[in-house]
Amino acid sequence: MSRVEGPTVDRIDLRSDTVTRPTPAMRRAMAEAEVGDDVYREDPTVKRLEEMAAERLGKEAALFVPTGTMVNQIAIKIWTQPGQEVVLEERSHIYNYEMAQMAAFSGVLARPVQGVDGTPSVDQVRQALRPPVYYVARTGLVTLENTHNFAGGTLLPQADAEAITALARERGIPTHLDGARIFNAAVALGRPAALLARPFDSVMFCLSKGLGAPVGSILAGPGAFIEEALRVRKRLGGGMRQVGVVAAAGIVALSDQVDRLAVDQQMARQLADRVAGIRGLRVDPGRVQTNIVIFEVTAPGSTAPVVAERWKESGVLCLVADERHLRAVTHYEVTPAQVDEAADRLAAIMAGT
Ligand code: TLP
Repeated sequence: MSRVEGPTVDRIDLRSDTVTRPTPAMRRAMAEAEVGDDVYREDPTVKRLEEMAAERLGKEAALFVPTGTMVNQIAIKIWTQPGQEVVLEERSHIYNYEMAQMAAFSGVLARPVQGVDGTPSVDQVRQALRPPVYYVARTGLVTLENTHNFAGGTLLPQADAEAITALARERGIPTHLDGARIFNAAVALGRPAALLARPFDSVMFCLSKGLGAPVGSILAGPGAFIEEALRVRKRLGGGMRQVGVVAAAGIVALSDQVDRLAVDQQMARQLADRVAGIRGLRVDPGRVQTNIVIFEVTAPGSTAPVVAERWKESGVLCLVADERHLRAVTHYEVTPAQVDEAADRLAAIMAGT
C-alpha cells in the first residue's frame, strides 16, 4: 500500500477517515473504468461494485449511492410511513448529523434512546416501541449504528443486534443498520461483515471513510427493497450517469483496503495510550475498539474547542465533539510516527495550560 504524498506532509489530519484521498491503485482503476449511463442501469462497473457489495454483506442486492446520509434517508423513506416513529440511539449519526431529514423527507419522528457505548438494551428498545393501540403513533423502523461513531467507534455486540432485531421482527417492524464503518467492526472482531449485517433488513456502509474511496456509499437489502431504493435515490437527485469512474475506486476499496483497517485500529490504541498519560486529558484506552478516539478535556479552565485550536496551530487537526470532548480518527494517510508526533504536540500544549 503506497501513500499519496501531497503538499501537506507536515499537517497531521485526524479530523476523520473521510479525509483519505484515493490510492494510486484507485486512480488507475478510475482512469481505466468501463462506463455507461447508470440512470439507464448501463454502467458495468457500477453493476460489478453493487454485486460485490451485496455479496460481502450477504444481502440479495445493493445500490451505489453518493453519500451515507442519502442511503440512511432512502432506507427511512422506504421502511416508514409519514406520521410514524423511528427508534434510534441518542448519539447516532442519523439523529444528530442528518439535518433532521427524516422529518423533512419522510415525515417521521425520531424516538431516541440512550445506550451504553452506543448500544441500547433490548428493554430500552422494547419500552420505546409504541404499543399497538390506535391512539398513538406507530413505530415504523428501528436503526442501530456499527461502529458507533460518537460513542467512540464502539462495536455493536452481536448478541444485542440479534436480540433487538428479533424483538422488532416479532412486532413486524423493519430494522436498518447504519454500518458506515462496518468493515472496521468486522476487522476488529475478526468476523465477516455479512455476519454483522445478517440480523438487519437493510444495511448501509461507506466506501469513502477508512476504505479510502473518494465518494460513495452502499445500501444493501432485499431485491424488491433495492428496486424501490432506485426510485427514491432518483427522487433525491442521486441518479448518476457515467459513475463507473467512481465505482471503480469502490471496487479497489473493497478488494484491497479492508484488511489494512487493522493498522488504523492499532494507531488509535497507540494514540489513546499516549493521551491517557497527558495531564488535563482523560481517556480509557481499554475502551478504544476501532479507529476512533474520543477523549475528554479535564484541565480546569480549558475546553475542547480551545485545545483543538492550539493543536491545530501546532499542525494537528481533530474534531470538536462537544465542549468537553475531542475526536481523533486514524486512517491510511497517517503513520504511527505521526501519531506519536501528534501526541507529543498535544502533551506540550497541555503542559503549558
Ligand atoms: N460521518 C462523518 C461526519 O458526518 C461526522 C465523520 O467524519 O465521521 N453514518 C455514520 C456513522 C457516519 O459517521 C457518517 C459520516 C454518515 C453516516 C454519513 O456519511 P456521509 O458523510 O457519506 O453522508
